[in-house]
Amino acid sequence: MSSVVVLGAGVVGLTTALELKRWNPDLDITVAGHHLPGDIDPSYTSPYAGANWHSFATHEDKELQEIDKPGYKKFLQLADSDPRSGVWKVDNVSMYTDYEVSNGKGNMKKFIPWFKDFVDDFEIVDKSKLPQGIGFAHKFKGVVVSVPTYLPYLVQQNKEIGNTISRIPNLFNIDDARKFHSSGKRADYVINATGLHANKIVGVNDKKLNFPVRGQVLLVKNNAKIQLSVEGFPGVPNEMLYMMPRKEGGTIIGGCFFPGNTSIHEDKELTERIIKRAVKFAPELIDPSYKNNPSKIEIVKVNVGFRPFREDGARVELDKERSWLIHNYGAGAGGYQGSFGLAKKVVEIMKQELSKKPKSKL
Ligand SMILES: Cc1cc2nc3c(=O)[nH]c(=O)nc-3n(C[C@H](O)[C@H](O)[C@H](O)COP(=O)(O)OP(=O)(O)OC[C@H]3O[C@@H](n4cnc5c(N)ncnc54)[C@H](O)[C@@H]3O)c2cc1C
Ligand SMILES: *[C@@H]1O[C@H](CO)[C@@H](O)[C@H](O)[C@H]1NC(C)=O
Ligand SMILES: *[C@@H]1O[C@H](CO)[C@@H](O)[C@H](O)[C@H]1NC(C)=O
Ligand SMILES: CC(=O)N[C@H]1CO[C@H](CO)[C@@H](O)[C@@H]1O
Repeated sequence: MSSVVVLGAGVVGLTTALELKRWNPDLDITVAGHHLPGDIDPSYTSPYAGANWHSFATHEDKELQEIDKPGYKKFLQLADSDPRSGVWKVDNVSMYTDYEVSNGKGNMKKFIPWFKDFVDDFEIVDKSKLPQGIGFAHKFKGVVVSVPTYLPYLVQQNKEIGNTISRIPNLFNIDDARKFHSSGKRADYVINATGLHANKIVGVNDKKLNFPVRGQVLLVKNNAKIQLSVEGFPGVPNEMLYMMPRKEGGTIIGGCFFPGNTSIHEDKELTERIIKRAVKFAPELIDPSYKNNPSKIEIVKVNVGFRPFREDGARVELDKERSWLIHNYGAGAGGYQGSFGLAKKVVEIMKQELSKKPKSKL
């Protein structure tokens, strides 16, 4: 029986631990994180996400497409089969302003995602149905994950299947991670699922740039009808509108995308712009006849979060120097939608490792 420490208890670590154990019940797995679900800290990204499935892969980026595919099916399945998961299905509409369309010089192809034949019910929205100022839109059957429900759900799933979850100090050296297996013995394998600060850990040795991308989202009491995104606001290339109604009520509304900005404070003017755009494109938010909505936007919380980006995309591979270390970090803006695909890659690596001649481990 091999012992594994999954370092990191964000959506990536928790999903990886679960899928490893589902694949091979003989693995003895401890998920060890400095922060665990329930904690709120700028260095711990998962609680700040929306979250939905909307793959950001380009038509050419087959690798990211493969990472994102399993998540769509899994989340649809969870929405249908397990109400405890906090996942539900909501139509997802993406709109592009006239400004954005004219920048694209009439080339609509760039607004059609790679997944048009992969997701359920994809369609281009008829022009006559578009609001003023919108030049193009498409929609599909989407999913929204309520992260305050989903993260504790993942913890519970891990426990039920026999994995151990444990809070540990902030590590400065990856070698130390092996000490935190629940058996008290040095772990045979460590999965590095540390998100944002992976490259601050001695021994990670990543030449690729790892950087945070700041996001600011509002959790409001108001309910939106659908998931909606609008891109192309003149003069603010790093801002867009997106909203995701949550299963338990309330809506997540964002947002922005500022690479390298590490300010943890709310940008109040941005909050105002977000509210204005939201009400313009989803007037039901402040219409009391829709789900008893308040007649103005009522903010529950403003969240500033940092997407753990990595130049060239997530790193999922066996470490070159340490045969006991598997990397799984750098999920960027897609850690939820990619979680099952990333976990699948780790399972593949483990399969290969364990099929090699029995190793005499340190
Ligand atoms: C505003 C916003 C909106 C988003 N919306 C979406 C969305 O709609 N869909 C989507 O798919 N994704 C979305 N994301 C991205 C998603 O949230 C991230 O990709 C994901 O949360 C990354 O998860 P992770 O497990 O890699 O890292 P984290 O959640 O940051 O977890 C890291 C874990 O590692 C531990 N750790 C780190 N360093 C150490 C150390 N040295 N010692 C011990 N423990 C350590 C931490 O304590 C923690 O347990 C969004 C992000 C933001 C900010
Ligand atoms: C673990 O992953 C982080 C990225 O999250 C990376 O910066 C760090 O170098 C990795 N640590 C090791 C020891 O490989
Ligand atoms: C980071 O973002 C904040 C909030 O939007 C802004 O006030 C600040 O000027 C930005 N900092 C940099 C260095 O861009
Ligand atoms: C294809 C599509 O409609 N995607 C959008 C779904 O909703 C999210 C946020 O609500 C957007 O970010 C996507 O662009």
